[in-house]
Order: sequence, then C-alpha cells, then structure tokens
Amino acid sequence: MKIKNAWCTGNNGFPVYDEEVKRYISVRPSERQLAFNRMKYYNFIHFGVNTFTDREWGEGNEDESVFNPAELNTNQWCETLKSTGSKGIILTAKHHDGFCLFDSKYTDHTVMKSPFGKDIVALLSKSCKKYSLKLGLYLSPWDRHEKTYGTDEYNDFFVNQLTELCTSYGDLFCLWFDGACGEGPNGRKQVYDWERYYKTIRKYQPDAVIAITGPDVRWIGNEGGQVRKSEWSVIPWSDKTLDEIAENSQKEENNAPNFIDPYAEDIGSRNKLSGKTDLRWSPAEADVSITHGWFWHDDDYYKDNKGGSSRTPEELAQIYFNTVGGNASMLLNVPPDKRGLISDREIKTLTEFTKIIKKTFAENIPYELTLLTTDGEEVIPGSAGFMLQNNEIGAKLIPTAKFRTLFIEEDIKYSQRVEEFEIFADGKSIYKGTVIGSGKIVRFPKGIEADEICIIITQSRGNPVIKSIKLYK
Ligand code: FUL
Repeated sequence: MKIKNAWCTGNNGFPVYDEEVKRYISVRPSERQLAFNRMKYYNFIHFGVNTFTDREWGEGNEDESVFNPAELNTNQWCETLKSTGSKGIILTAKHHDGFCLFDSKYTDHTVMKSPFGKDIVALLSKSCKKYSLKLGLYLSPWDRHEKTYGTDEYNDFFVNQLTELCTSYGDLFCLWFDGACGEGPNGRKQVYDWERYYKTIRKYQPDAVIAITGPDVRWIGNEGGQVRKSEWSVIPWSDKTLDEIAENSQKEENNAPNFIDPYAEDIGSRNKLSGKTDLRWSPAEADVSITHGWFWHDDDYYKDNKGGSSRTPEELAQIYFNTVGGNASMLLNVPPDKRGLISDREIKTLTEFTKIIKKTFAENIPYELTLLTTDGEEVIPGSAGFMLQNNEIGAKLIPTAKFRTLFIEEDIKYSQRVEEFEIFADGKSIYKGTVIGSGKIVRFPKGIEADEICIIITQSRGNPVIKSIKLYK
C-alpha cells in the first residue's frame, strides 16, 4: 500500500523548536539516572522484626529475640528474583521500627543481638554479586527506637548509619528514603538534614541514585502500580516537593496510598513547564507489593485485613506493561517469610507472572524500516535508532509476520521529546498515544497483520530521537 500524502506535522499548533522547547529538552538525565533507567524492573525486600510480629509498622520496642529466621538464605532470594528477570534488589536495612539488619556500631538494636546473629546486608551483598544483581538499600529516616530521634544528634546518627551502609557493602545502585515521618520514642518529630544525607551518599556512592525523598528518582504517587496516562520525566521541582512527598506518603500502619498524587495528573505538559525555572529530570518509579502488605504475613492476616494475599500473576503482568511500558520503572516487593525464605505462595505467583512476561517478549518479528517525510516520501536511512530531521515525521515498518506487542523507546540521553504519536496499520489508525520516554509498550491482544505499519509522531519537542522499535509475536 502506498503511503498517503496526508500526514500532518502541525505539531498540534505547538512550536516544534523555540526557546522554551530548547529549555525543556536541555533537561537531561545524569549518568547515574541513565544507568538506573536501564534496569526497568527490580525488587524490594521488606524484612525485619515485623515479619515475626505480623505488623506493617513496628513500634520500636520489639525485643531483638523475636527476629529468628532459622533457614534464611539470601541465595534463594536472589535465585528466585533473578529468574523473574530482575536487575536488582533493594533491602530494608532498617525500617521505621529502627531494627537494623546490618551490624551497626551506633546502636545495639540490630540483627547481631538476635538469635540469627549475622549481618544480613553483608549476606545479601555477597549473593547479589553471585547472581549479578545490583544492590540497593532502604534506610528509614523515621526511627521509632532511637532515643536521639527528634534532636540534631539524630542527624549525626543517621549520617553515621548511612556512611556504614555506603562504605561496607560494595557498590550500591540506590539509596531509598520513604516519605513517612512520625514521632520518635520521645514523642518528638525529626527535622531531617536531607542535604547532608545526600552529600554523604554522593561522597561514598557517587553512582547510586537517591530515590523518593531524594533528587534522582520520583515516587509515582501511589503504591498500587498505577501510572499516569502521560508520565513525564522533565518536571518542575520546588522546595515544597519533599514536603509534598511526606504529606502524601503512608500515614497509618495498614493504609498504603493508592492514589496518584503528590503531583496530580498532569505534571509535565508544556502548560506545567511554561515559565518555570526549576526544571529537573525526574524519572518515575512505581513501588508495589506482590501481597497487599509490605512485610510477609500468612493468609489469615489478609482475611482479617484485606481479604486476599497475593496479587494475581495477571495483575502483576499488567502492572509491568503499564509501568515499564509507561515511562516508569517497576519496583516489585517480595517479602521473605518467617523462615527467611521466599515462600512457595510467592514463588507460584512469580513463576506465572514471569511466564506471561517471557511469552510476550519471546519472539521478535523482524521488519524493514524506512523514515517518512511530510509529503509522503520515504527516505532511506532505515535502521531503528534514528533522529527525525526537519520534515521527517515517522517510520514505516514492513513486518514479516503478525505481531501482538509493539515496543518503542526514545533515546532519553537527549531528553524526553515525544508528546503524541499515532500508529497506523495499512493506513488505518490502530493506536493513539502520548509520551514515549524510556519505553512504551502497546499491546494488541488479537494481533496485527498488515503490509505496513506507520508510526507517526504528531507532536514533539524538537526532533524526536527514537532509540529502538520492536515487534513481538
Ligand atoms: C512507606 C512505608 O511506610 C511502608 O512501610 C513501606 O516501607 C513503603 C515502601 O514505604 O512509606
């Protein structure tokens, strides 16, 4: 079929490349953000005294003797998660209860005083190396055990613990600070010295991203794996941003937030960026748990609390398609049980989830590619990985077989540029999308059989730079 002359490059009336647009696309990821972005899917492990007391938020007064994972095996965690396609693990080195899974010099409230008696961060670090997984650590700023909490001294304490984590366990890809901030054991709240925490991390782990209550990775605004229709990576950042994260974070023990805020639905359209001087590269991360809690509980707990333990494999796969395929990354929590092992219940769900993902991306459909110009002509450069020039507006693909999934990504080294695109099969529109960014997954469950597929970029900031397009059976 001949390409029609009707493609429109009106850019929906928006300037393609004026001073404002130049400003937007000059905001680009740092090297550490780029490396983080390539991971796309990785895991959280919530483990600690809560695992044994059946709580989500410990009080801080738990006796160390309750922590006794007699069969703990961090190789099993890594082997299980690696087989799901994971690229890394973030462990709760300390949750709000203050109990440390590592051998901290600055408190006695650690795993070393428990019957288990070994440094779990050290064990996991070793296993991660063995299974080629990256290691990240969650250190809760809110500490319900530490007596100095609520005073300046606590900032020293926290920096000391951070320094221990940053200097004793090899390379870390991420330090993860959640937004919860309640009262400490003395009824006081802490004023966190974030800048000092960030400096400590930059000094000892310059390649690590600082997530959520930090400058490098943005919390998507809910804990249910939901993304926005248009997930932007360039957004305005203000002094209020950290306060907003804290304000919208979990407030009660069993009440994980399931809404998209702190940033409302539209966080980065031209409308939102116009005139703002504090623009930042801020990639989205969706943290979500395989169960409906962060720590391990048996089925009875869920009967009383939420009615249902695990999310289904299909639900997890949908979250994967929406997040990894929606310019966000997926941080899936898989909590080990009281034995210190990932339980069969979770393994069953993970195995089925992995099957769906692997099947979706199992078979690549080759295609021939040409670029399209505004007047309907084809130009030849034709390899995935291209920058559209002045009058080029999209790509034509000639697939060799029917496909069900299309993946397209921008080269985000050059910022996020695509604002809207449309896909045509033999001249008929089959999909309209907005942003692309680090990856867009479009699924056609019934399959598309066509002589030619055209992907037209209908609105963009400057010339779009497409890194790859893939079709899957
Ligand atoms: C929240 C915490 O309060 C939850 O317990 C959990 O750790 C989640 C990932 O972050 O803010």
